[in-house]
Amino acid sequence: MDVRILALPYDSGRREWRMGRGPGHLLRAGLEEALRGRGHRVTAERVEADAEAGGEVGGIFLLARTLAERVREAAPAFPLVLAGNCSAALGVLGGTGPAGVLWMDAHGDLNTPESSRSGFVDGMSLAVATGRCWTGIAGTIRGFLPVPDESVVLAGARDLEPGERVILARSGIATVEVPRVREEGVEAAFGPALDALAERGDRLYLHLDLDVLDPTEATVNTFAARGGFTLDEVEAAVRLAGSRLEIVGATLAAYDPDADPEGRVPAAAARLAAAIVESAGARK
Ligand SMILES: [Mn+2]
Repeated sequence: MDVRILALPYDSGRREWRMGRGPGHLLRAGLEEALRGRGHRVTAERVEADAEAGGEVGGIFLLARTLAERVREAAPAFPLVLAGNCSAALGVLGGTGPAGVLWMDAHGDLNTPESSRSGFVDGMSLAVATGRCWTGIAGTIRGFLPVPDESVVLAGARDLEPGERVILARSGIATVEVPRVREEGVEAAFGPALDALAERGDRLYLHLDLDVLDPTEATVNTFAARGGFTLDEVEAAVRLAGSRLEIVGATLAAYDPDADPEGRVPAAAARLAAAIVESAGARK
């Protein structure tokens, strides 16, 4: 399959800072070659913009606007985004157009400026994607439309702020919890939620914050939380999603190489990237 890797080397609008170093690190560690070795035609490009000039919030949305255009230009190649932050999702959704969302993340990313205690804008990414906040500036991303709650599945989230728990409980977002997957298996736990998405539409954006993995698999960033999925479980969930919906774009986010002194994340990310690309091609 034709794959366009789009590397967005920013964290909170700052280039090559903290998780912003992840995309370059994954590429240097051979992610592109790993996909080529499996027979895919792969091109990789760095997506850059003068984000720091816009201030944190302005910069984050400038990057999302820029990414949306690159995703659009990549077609018909499959857009695989490597990003420092989860806010890349807004750009991918702008570029692909409306799609259901499978959001795999240790965190909810559902804070709003009102609920957040840290002010970390990236922790608001799913809240923005679902139209809960920053709606004016999100509207500047060409092609982006807020995703209805009922078109979102949040999987593996286990480290939520109190305010986020309230937002999630009052939302129409479906969740898949790690203990349930452990108990029932991937297919039984994810199946009904994916079927519900498929009933609303065939297109899926797959969002993979790598910190959805349990730290015993790999420590992905300084926000890592215990009780996560195994690599096998995430891979199986990706393949199941691809068998039921058409994956139109994907993001691997939030790798901070400094949090991973043993260097375990690149191999895990390459394996998941391969599973995503194969699953995206499975229904073509
Ligand atoms: Mn996230």
